[in-house]
Amino acid sequence: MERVIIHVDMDYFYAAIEEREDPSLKGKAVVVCMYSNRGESGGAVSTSNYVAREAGIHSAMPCKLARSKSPDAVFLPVRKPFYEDVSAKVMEILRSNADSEERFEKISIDEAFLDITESCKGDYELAEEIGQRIKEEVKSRERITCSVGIGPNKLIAKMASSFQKPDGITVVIPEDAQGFLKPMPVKKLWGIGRVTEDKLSEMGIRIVEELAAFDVMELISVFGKNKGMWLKQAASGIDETPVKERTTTDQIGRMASLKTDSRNGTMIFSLLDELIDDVISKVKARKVSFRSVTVTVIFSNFKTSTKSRTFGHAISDQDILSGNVKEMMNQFLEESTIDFRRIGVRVDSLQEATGQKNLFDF
Ligand code: DCP
Ligand code: MG
Ligand code: MG
Repeated sequence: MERVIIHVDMDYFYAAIEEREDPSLKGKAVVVCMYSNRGESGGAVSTSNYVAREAGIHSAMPCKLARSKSPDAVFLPVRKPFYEDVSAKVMEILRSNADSEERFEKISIDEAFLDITESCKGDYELAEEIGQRIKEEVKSRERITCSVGIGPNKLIAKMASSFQKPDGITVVIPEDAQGFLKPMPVKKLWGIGRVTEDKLSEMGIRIVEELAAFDVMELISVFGKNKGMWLKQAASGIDETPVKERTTTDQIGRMASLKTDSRNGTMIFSLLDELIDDVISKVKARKVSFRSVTVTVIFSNFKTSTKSRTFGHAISDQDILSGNVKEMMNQFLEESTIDFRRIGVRVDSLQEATGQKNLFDF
């Protein structure tokens, strides 16, 4: 079956979160700035909302210049840890809409790919419904909007999501993929940077159609084999790279859905045991130990809640992990009345296991 891939990118992410937190910002130009050690006179724009963009303010612009463009704009400092919390909640929603845990790939703080080939059975109308559902879920639970792109591979999906922003959805069926790319300037092709753009421009190549028609051997002679072939393929709308969960280097986690939404202890704890087993075998395989553990519950109303514990020293012991995880899960059951939909276990602050027991173990 031909693949169906969704790419989701949040709209003016940091500024959208600030707007959500402070309704008085609605309608005003909002600029989120990363200030340098020179204080408010230095620094660059992280992002701005669409009102500010109309005044010509963009990411990476010096904040000072942004101020001169829109003196009435509201300037706010970056609150990265807070945005990361929101990102984690959004990613949970997105992950739960992918075919499986492994068919989900977060690529930055505000975007991810989901392989939904099986869920939509290759049907693009169904795929669009899934895309709409994702947009609604994100909006109702996190009160911010996103843009969605759907296509036969990551490249097309990624470019489709930025085609209609903000709050858009763009579906590119396989037959339209080439036509969709053709008129775009080459710099819009995902993966082409400034240097490549300039080189292509020197070769007289400005739009994707020209690049797709260019002789591949000539591209290889200029860019080398890998890049040359990649340019030709990308311009033709071909991209076979899989959607793959990226295991970040400093955490190991597993998450799974219950067979049905439930508060049944037997069901929850048996799934929890599987997750713990899985996490521990990954910990052993990577020869690491961990210093903290987090349990996540996504309720039937999609609300997400987490509990964490940090240990005084790094451990890799299944019984200790299991004991702590189960205590936290029991707390969840005591505190809530709503059914559970998904549960997860994650360990982080990983350290290389030395292979021998430390003093504490004796
Ligand atoms: N970001 C940053 N500095 C940059 C670019 C981005 O700090 N030069 C941060 C702020 C953004 C977030 O990353 O909110 C996501 O980047 P995007 O490129 O997706 O931009 P936005 O989500 O802000 O806007 P858009 O609606 O165009 O996606
Ligand atoms: Mg974005
Ligand atoms: Mg982004």
